[in-house]
Amino acid sequence: MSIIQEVITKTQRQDADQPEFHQAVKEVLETLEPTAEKHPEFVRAKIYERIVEPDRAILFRVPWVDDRGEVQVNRGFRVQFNNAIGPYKGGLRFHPSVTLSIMKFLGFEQTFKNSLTTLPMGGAKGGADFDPKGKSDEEVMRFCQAFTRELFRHIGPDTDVPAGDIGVGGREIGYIYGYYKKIVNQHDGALTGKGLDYGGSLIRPEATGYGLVYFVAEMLATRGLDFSGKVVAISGAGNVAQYAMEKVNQLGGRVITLCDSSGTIVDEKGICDDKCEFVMELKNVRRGRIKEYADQYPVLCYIGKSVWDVIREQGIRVDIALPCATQNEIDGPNAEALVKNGCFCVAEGANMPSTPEAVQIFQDRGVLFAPGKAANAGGVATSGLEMTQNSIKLSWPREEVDQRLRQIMKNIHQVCLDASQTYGHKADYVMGANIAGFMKVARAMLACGVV
Ligand code: NDP
Ligand code: 2IT
Repeated sequence: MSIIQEVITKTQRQDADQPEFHQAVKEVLETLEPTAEKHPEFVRAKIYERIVEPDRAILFRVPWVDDRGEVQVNRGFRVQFNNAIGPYKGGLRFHPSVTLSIMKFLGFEQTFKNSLTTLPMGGAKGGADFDPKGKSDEEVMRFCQAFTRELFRHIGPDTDVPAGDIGVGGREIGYIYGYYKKIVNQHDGALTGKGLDYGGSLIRPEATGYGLVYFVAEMLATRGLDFSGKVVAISGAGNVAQYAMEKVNQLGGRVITLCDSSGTIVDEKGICDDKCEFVMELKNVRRGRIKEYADQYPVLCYIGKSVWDVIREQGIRVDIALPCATQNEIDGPNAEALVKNGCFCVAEGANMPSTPEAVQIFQDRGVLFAPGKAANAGGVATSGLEMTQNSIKLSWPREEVDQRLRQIMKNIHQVCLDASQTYGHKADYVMGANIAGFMKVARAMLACGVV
């Protein structure tokens, strides 16, 4: 058995109850076989064994009082995975499905993603099994404050810099940063995704979605294509989905789907102009359900179905698929159906939205496929730019941040192609992203000794 296979087997044995973490470890390590052959020094220093163990995983109680005066208890997490190349960096997720397995998978992925951005950021993830749905603003604030009462001692601008993810947006970052600042008595920028008035960066809200679409534009260009006239399926209706939709529209594509946990809407005419504004107001201000779109416009809403189920069941033709909701949303049968319905490009706005079976199908059928750690890296890259602006105590104009984001996505695209080429695989973005992300972290770990 190869050293890599041994590490995969050991991880599965040691953490038998962490399926998402195993999935991520297997997906990354299997593509790293050639690096072990080429770099015996990595094998000797046990880099592969070390890289799958988080530096530390912090679990904590989050007690808070709801609007009825009742005490509630949630579970909080911060997994500081690897700081070989820079301070820990990664989002916070508030969703009832949050477990240690999900935090570890996300922290592991983040390590390689952050490396790809070329900025000095290590990998981390955190969050809580708190469900913000149906909670008042005051309840969300009290929860964020209770969460920060423990989190604050583990973070800092040169230690660990959290940001948003599912269920954590501008409102939550404001409450968390506000309370952090109060406790440590310093305005040091220890979170990103902050509001513009208190240290945030222009373009950070848009960055993951815009970056995803910039990345796809690069992929399409390798086949002499662009977005013009392309039919695009997007899942989710949150931060990443909304700004991916906005940028696809700007580049001349037609977005025909969105979803949330209540169901999927299909609008063959395209979700653009006032319809986009409606979605943003619905999800960001009123915090309503996507089915309200079907009350407002003459389209169908498929209750309780994912975008990918609807495409399979209704035989809807699409050119490009951008999954932007959550992990494992596209399974094997849905991947088959996408390809059958004409889809030739899939890029992951979410983290690990395609199951291993789905990825295999896309790659076997010659679909242009970009994994999340490359395609959605624009969000954390722009968080890195927010950290830089905080350090130099200046704010860059919108065009400057957007320009840097675009350049970073272009670089990541090229680095993925180059890395897969170097190891003899043409245009394999999965292998390219994993190897390119890994090499920098591995070299840094080797240089820093056994720590
Ligand atoms: P948001 O909370 O803003 O939006 C998430 C959207 O996906 C919502 O519409 C939500 O529906 C839907 N969704 C989430 N979980 C589920 C589920 N289990 N079943 C069905 N629908 C679900 O999150 P983001 O847009 O920030 O994040 C989306 C994805 O992108 C995540 O995988 C995240 O890790 C990834 N990502 C985010 C980045 C960022 O900068 N924000 C950066 C890189 C990746 P509902 O409204 O009903 O909850
Ligand atoms: O998955 C991700 O890259 C994020 N949620 C963004 C993390 C960040 O620190 O901006």
